[in-house]
Amino acid sequence: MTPHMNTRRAAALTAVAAMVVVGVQTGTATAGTGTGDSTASSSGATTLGVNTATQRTTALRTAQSDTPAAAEALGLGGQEKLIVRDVIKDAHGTVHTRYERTYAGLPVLGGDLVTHTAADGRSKGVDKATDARISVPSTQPKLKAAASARKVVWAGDGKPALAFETVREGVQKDGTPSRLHIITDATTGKKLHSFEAIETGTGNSQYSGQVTLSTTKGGSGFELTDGDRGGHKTYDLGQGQTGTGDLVTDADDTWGDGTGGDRQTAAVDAHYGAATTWDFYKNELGRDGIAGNGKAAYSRVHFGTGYVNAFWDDSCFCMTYGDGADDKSALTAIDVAGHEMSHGLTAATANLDYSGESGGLNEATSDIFGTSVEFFADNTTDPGDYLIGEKIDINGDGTPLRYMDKPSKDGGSADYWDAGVGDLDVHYSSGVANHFFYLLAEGSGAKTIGGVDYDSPTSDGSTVTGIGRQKAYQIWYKALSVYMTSSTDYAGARDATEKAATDLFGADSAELAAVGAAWNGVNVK
Ligand SMILES: [Ca+2]
Ligand SMILES: [Ca+2]
Ligand SMILES: [Ca+2]
Ligand SMILES: [Zn+2]
Repeated sequence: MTPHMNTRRAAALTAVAAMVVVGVQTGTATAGTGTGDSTASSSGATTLGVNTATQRTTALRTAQSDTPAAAEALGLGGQEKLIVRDVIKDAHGTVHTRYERTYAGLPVLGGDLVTHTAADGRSKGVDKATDARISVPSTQPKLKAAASARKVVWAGDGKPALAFETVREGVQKDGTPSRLHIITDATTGKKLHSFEAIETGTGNSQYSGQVTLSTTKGGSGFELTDGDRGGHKTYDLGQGQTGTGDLVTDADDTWGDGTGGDRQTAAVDAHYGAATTWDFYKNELGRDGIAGNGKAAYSRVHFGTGYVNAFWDDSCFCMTYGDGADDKSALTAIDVAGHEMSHGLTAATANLDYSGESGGLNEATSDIFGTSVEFFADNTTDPGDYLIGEKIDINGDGTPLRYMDKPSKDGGSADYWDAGVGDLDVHYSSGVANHFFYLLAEGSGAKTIGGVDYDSPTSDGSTVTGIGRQKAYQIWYKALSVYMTSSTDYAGARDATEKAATDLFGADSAELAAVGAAWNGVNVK
């Protein structure tokens, strides 16, 4: 992420950078086998004996074949049947079997129950969603159902009733997708119940204010698993540096307190950053996840102590964040998250070699998409800008890490190409492409965008007219994913973006002309 650090950190960064380039992608979307075990044993609710996929499948099958006996033991009526949903064997050998119920073949909503059986086969009790006896006078509805409705028995409260369940899809107030389930009485037409099937928690982030999080309801409370985006999980490393630590969980689905004083806060920013980056790739670039295969990465927060960096590692296909110098200022701002995950995007596409001019292009690609993700987030607490790392105050004086309108403002980055630019640190040689992107999107000269003042010069004094950010990142993405290779240099980047602009907008387009003008402006001719 940053070159502004001491030698030890710079060395760490180099090692990480090497991983970015040479790492072999495993494609693993979820944590390794160690995770479930460590998480489970630390919480005391171990799943010993039923802890592999195969064992679980076997346990489920066995339990399913035992359901008639279980139903009889529970004194269920002849019309009722049990369907096994989960089996967990704990450290004491007690087996907890979770069931759904049907009545005359109809799903019973609110009819679920869990039985507890000791190792010696003795029953240790049962927990039921309802104590009501499941029975309805008839399974023939009086009313006609909507075509999409499902006939069910509603046992959520009161006396069980024959009902229809319909699902209305839409969008919630804050833009979250909605799948609203509505239950109506099949005899009277009265609405009995409704529930939203898309679960979102509320996160109090450090840098992006209060945000909506996609979470998953687990056995005891909620976990930071994003079921809407490939199942992306966020873990707390607990200051460790290896493995995955513990999946972040919470009792009431409200996470963090907006400060680094609460361990959940960094996880909120990381989870939000991953979701926003996923949505940006999907909605704006038509890309299904970082690797383009629909698989989620995972995030780890609280890496090490006093670690002032964040990194993408392609070998674990995961994202890791340090807590900052004071261990309370995690490097989890949205542009940092988008920057780092875009290293995964580059690895999966052009795989630009992380040295020389191609290394600068690799870094610039991450700044370009990190910034684009930040604008896409449309977050009032961290509005979009052409500054990198303005929220994390890594320099300690409130200044950002990098500037895209005039990269030299950081004291080290190149504004324009020259023959020696490839000898700079990749975080400085990136300046040429960052500047190109700014000029292409916004144009040259002084302007104020979202309350931030910019003044972008050109190497030859020419005037560049911008084509807008969206077209600019579409062109960069197409160039990266289709035309650039591991060895692309600045001249090659000009060629690749011109081909991309031609593909997207045509050989006579103003967009193609603007690409040429912007490269001229940074002396790539
Ligand atoms: Ca909470
Ligand atoms: Ca910002
Ligand atoms: Ca920014
Ligand atoms: Zn980087």
